[in-house]
Amino acid sequence: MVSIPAQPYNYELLNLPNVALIIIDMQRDFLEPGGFGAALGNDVSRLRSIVPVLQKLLQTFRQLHLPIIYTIEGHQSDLSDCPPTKINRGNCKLKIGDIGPLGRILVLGEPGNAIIPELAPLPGEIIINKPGKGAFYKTNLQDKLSEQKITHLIFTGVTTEVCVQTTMREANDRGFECLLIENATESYFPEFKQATIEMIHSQGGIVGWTTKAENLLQALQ
Ligand code: TIU
Repeated sequence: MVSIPAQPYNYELLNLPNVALIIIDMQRDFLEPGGFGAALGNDVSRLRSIVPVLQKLLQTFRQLHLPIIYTIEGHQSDLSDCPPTKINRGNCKLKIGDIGPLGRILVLGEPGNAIIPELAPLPGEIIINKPGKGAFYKTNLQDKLSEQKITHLIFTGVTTEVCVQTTMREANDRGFECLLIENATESYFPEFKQATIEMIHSQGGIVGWTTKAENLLQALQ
C-alpha cells in the first residue's frame, strides 16, 4: 500500500496498478492566444506554469507503466454535438466553430484543439474527446476505466474550477477515489483555483483529496 500525505487526510493507494493519471484539456485552445480560452476574454498565459510539473508526473507514470488518460474538449466539425447555448454563451466575437488564428475554435482535429506539444501523448495512451466540461458526459471514459479495473484517479490539467472540478465530481459520484494535484492544475482565476481546492477537501473530503505533486512522486518512488 502507498500512503500519500494529502488534505484532508492521507490518500491510500491500495493496489498500485489500479490508479490512472488524468490530464484534462491541456490544449492549445486553452493555453495559447487565439484559441477558445482567449476568445472568452481570458489571460491565457497563467496556465503554462504547470507544464514542468505535468512533465514530471508523465515521466513517472510512463516509467511505472501506469495508465495515462488525456481528455480533449472539442466538437465535431458540423457542431452536431455542441448545444447552441454553448456556442452563444459569452457573446464573443469568435465563437465555437469560427475560424481563428489556430484554426476553427474548439473543433476536433484543428491545430488549436491539439494537446500542447510539450505534453504530447505517446502511442497507446488513451485520449478521450469530450463535448462537455465533464469527461464522463457523452464519452466512453467509464468503460475505459472499468476495462482496466481503475479505482483511483489522479486529477491534473485545466481549468481547475471548470473541466477539472466537473470531471472530479462526476468521478466521485461514480465511486472513484479522486486526488487533485494542486500544482498540476491551473485556472484563469487564482481565487477560483484556491476555492476549488478548499471545496474538494472540505467536509472530510466531500469530493476527494488534494496534494502537491512532490508528495505523490515521493510516494511512488
Ligand atoms: N473556460 C474555462 O475556464 N474552461 C473551459 O471552458 N474548459 C475547460 O476547463 N477545459
